[in-house]
Amino acid sequence: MNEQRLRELAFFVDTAAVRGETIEQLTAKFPDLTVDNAYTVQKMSIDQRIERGERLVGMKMGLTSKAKMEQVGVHEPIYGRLTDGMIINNGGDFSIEKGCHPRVEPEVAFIMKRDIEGKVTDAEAVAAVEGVCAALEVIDSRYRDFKFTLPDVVADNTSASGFVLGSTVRPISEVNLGNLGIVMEVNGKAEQIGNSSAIYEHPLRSLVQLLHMLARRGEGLKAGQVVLAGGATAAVPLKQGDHVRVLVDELESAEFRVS
Ligand code: 0L1
Ligand code: MG
Repeated sequence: MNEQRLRELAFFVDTAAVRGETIEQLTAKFPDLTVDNAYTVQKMSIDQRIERGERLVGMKMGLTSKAKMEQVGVHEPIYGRLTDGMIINNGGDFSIEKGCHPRVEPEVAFIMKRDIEGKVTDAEAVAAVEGVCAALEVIDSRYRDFKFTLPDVVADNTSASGFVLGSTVRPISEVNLGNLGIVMEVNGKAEQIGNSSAIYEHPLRSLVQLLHMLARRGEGLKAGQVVLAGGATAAVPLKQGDHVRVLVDELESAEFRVS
């Protein structure tokens, strides 16, 4: 697919995200869109946000748990990009008006302390991590009925819409990262209960896989960036007035309200 067409698709998905409008799957019109093309569309669409003044603050892994894969019918881990325009302050508000049909899922996040790239080992990845914290991700597919194929969801920046980080960041060595109980409450009721082992079997595996996937495109992570490791459970639809809180063993909590 030529560069001009990829730019048009990037403009199309970016406009849908800005307007909070649903669109037809890109693959309905362009069935030859490959996953590699889709990562180029994703980068071009985020570059448009950066040209408008947003800043790249990290990356996210998606579809890293069986529950998530089954929920959307795509069975491969994917990555997307996080900008400062997607940050929801811990205890702050997410405005539902800017979304299409947002959902929320419980995650854990890494905060990087140094630049890292390449086909790294687990030990090299651990050495580049400042700490870990509880997180919530708001995902909001721009596709009608939240339905997409693998290239569609990659091009749509893996449905990234918002994220909140817990205020407690703990060194990775002090946390039993592969076996943390996770409860996501909506309006005080436990809506999803899971464990960090559901995130690609271990969240560290998700971070290493992200670095390997980025390496294929000559990219990496920078000091200070956030990495969302992936949803530990299926995602839950949001409605105005909801108060969402995630409690993660050893990492305390993160929360926001839907306004
Ligand atoms: O973060 C995620 O796991 C979501 C990836 C994209 C699929 C979806 O929108 O649920
Ligand atoms: Mg997620």
